[in-house]
Amino acid sequence: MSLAVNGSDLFALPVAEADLARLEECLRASVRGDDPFLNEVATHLISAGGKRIRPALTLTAAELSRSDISDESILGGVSVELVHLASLYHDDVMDEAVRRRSVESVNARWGNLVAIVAGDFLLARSAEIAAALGPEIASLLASTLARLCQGQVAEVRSAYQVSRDEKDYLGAISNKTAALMSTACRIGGLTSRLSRPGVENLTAFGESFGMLFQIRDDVLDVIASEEELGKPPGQDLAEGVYTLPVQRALSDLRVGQHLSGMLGHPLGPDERERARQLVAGSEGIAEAALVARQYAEEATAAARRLDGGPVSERLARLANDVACDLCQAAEGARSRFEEMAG
Ligand code: GRG
Repeated sequence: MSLAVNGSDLFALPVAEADLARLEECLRASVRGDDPFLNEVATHLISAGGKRIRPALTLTAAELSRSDISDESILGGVSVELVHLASLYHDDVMDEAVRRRSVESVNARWGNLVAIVAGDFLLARSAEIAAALGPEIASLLASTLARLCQGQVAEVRSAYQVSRDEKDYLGAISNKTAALMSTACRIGGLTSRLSRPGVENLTAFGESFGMLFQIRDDVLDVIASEEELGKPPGQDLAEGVYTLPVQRALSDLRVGQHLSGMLGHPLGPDERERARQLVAGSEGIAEAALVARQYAEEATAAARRLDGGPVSERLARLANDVACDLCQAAEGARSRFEEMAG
C-alpha cells in the first residue's frame, strides 16, 4: 500500500527550516519552568515528535502575507500546538491509551492525575500566549477549546450506539478536529495581518481540511496495518466509536445486518478483528473516501479563493494529495479483500 500513514511526507508543508526551529524552541520554552518533574512531563510528547501539522498550517497561512514570519505567528503556532497536546494528554486518559507518538503515553507513565493536570498546565500556557497576542486570538482559542470539548462529549455520548447517525458523527469531528485546524489557519492569517477575506478563506480551508483529515484517520483505523498505525487497527470499533466507514458499512446490504449484531458493546480481540474485516470488505470504505474527497474539494476551492499564488496552490495540493492517498489506500484495501475472498 503506498500509504503515508504516519504522514511525515504527505503532510509536509514548505515551511523554512529556520522557522520550524524557531517554533520548536518557542514550544519548549513555553512549558519550561522551575520544577524539573513538571518540565519532564510537559515536554514528554513534544520530544516524542508528532507531525506539527497545525503550527505548520499557521506558518504557511502567515506566508500568504509575503513577509517574513513574525514572532507573533510563531507564538500563534505554539498556542495551537499546546491546545492540541493538552487534548492528547486528556484523550489518552479517557481512552486508557498506553502509547502515543510511538512512546509510552503520559497517563501510562505517570498516571491519570499527573496526565490531567499536566494537560491543564499546557492549556494554561497556551492561554497565556493567546492573551499576549490580543483579545481576538484569546477569544478564538477559548471558543475553539469549547468546541473540542463539545466534540469529545458528543463522541462519548454516542459510544456503542449502533443507531448513531452521520449528522452526529460529522458534528463531532467538526468540533473535535476541524475546529483546531481551522483556528490554526485563521491565527496564521490574523498574526500576519492578512485581509479579512483572506482570513475567512483560510478559516474555511482549515475547517474542510480538518474534516478530510479526521475521516482519513477513521478509515485508516479500519484498513491500515498495526505496523502502519503504530497501534492495533479497529480501536474505534472496539471502543464503540462508530465512525463514517462503520456507519456506511451498517447500511451496506451485504454486511450491515451481520455487523449490527456484532456491535453495541465492547469487543474482545477476536470479535474486534471479525467486525473490522466486515467493515474493511464493505462499501463503507470507498463511500467514506468519497465523502473525504468532497471535503478535499471544498478545501481546494477555499485555498484557490486566496491569492492564487504558490502558498494557496500548496494548500490546495495538500488537500488533494491527502484525498488521493486515502482513495489509493481504499482501493488497495478492496483488492486485498477481493484476493482473500478468492
Ligand atoms: C483539554 C484541550 C482539551 C480538550 C478536552 C479530550 C478532548 C477534550 C478532546 C480530544 C480531541 C482529540 C484528541 C481529537 C483527535 C484529533 C486528532 C486527529 C489527533 C491526531 O492528530 P495528529 O495526527 O497527531 O496531527 P500528531 O501526533 O501528529 O500531532
